[in-house]
Amino acid sequence: MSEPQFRAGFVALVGRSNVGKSTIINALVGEKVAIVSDRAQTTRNVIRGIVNGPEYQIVFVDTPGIHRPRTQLGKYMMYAADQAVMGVDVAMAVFDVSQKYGFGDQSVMDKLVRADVPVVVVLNKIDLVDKTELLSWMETLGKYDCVKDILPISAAKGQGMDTIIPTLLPHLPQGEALFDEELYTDQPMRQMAAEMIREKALWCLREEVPHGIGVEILEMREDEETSGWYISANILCERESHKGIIIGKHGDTLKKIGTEARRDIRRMTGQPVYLELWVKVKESWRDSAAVMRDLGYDKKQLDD
Ligand SMILES: Nc1nc2c(ncn2[C@@H]2O[C@H](COP(=O)(O)OP(=O)(O)OP(=O)(O)O)[C@@H](O)[C@H]2O)c(=O)[nH]1
Ligand SMILES: [Mg+2]
Repeated sequence: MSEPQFRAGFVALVGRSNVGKSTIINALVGEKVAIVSDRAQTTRNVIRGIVNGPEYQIVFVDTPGIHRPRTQLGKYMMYAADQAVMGVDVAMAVFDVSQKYGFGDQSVMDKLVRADVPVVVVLNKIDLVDKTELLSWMETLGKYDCVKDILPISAAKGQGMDTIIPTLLPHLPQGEALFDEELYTDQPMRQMAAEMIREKALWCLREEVPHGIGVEILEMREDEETSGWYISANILCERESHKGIIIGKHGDTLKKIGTEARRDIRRMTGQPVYLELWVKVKESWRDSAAVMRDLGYDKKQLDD
């Protein structure tokens, strides 16, 4: 019998906000490549996470959750999600089965039908529902010609996760690895650090504050004397009142964000981290092309 051929390709994770796309990519890669929170619109950019096996390399592409945009940042996010689906070998359409199938889910499927790409449906959060509820999801989504398989999983509980890669593999082209096998993401360290700070801010803040948060790394360098990393960053927000909330009473909230972000960045770099955080108000920055560019939300970058 001949040796099985090596397969390599791209798989985009697409779905509404909060369905668990980033949780799934992290679980598949086994490292934290994308930040996760229970706030809507956590992921703002296209993020690649790479999984290497003996006979395959799969590049998973996490995308911002599909929603109706209200700001330029939102429009950028939807553009990024559209671009990410183009040219991938398979799309993984992710749904949250603890919610009812609705208009937002329908528009995810419409997008994938238009993109003309094979689809593997992932029904996530099965830990929250009875099996009978899964059936109506399966019936609705099974009607699409582009849907090749439907996998019920719980990314949080690790259920069904081992079914994902074997289901995707037959849809990937034969060919050599596309990225160095040492890599698990193509994101620069600076961007990962900014995202880790943003994640902790999302965790610590409520209501409308998280949506207006941006993180700008001012400096990130290895300090030879301490053989650790020195990082200083601005947390941007849109209102003076938000600034007070982010700093918190006696600076407690900002301190908590800093302590938790430092722990994650330390895990990533494997070295001690000295992190200095500032809070800065930039009104309506989510509609400012210049600030968005500084934070890496730039259409041109995606097109290159
Ligand atoms: N109960 C349960 N919760 C889950 C599961 N998977 C993810 N979650 C939670 O769902 C929330 C959203 O997860 P994310 O991975 O950030 O969702 P996302 O689809 O990437 O969201 P956006 O980036 O906003 O588009 C988080 O609070 C997760 O912990 C699951 O299998 N079961
Ligand atoms: Mg996400």
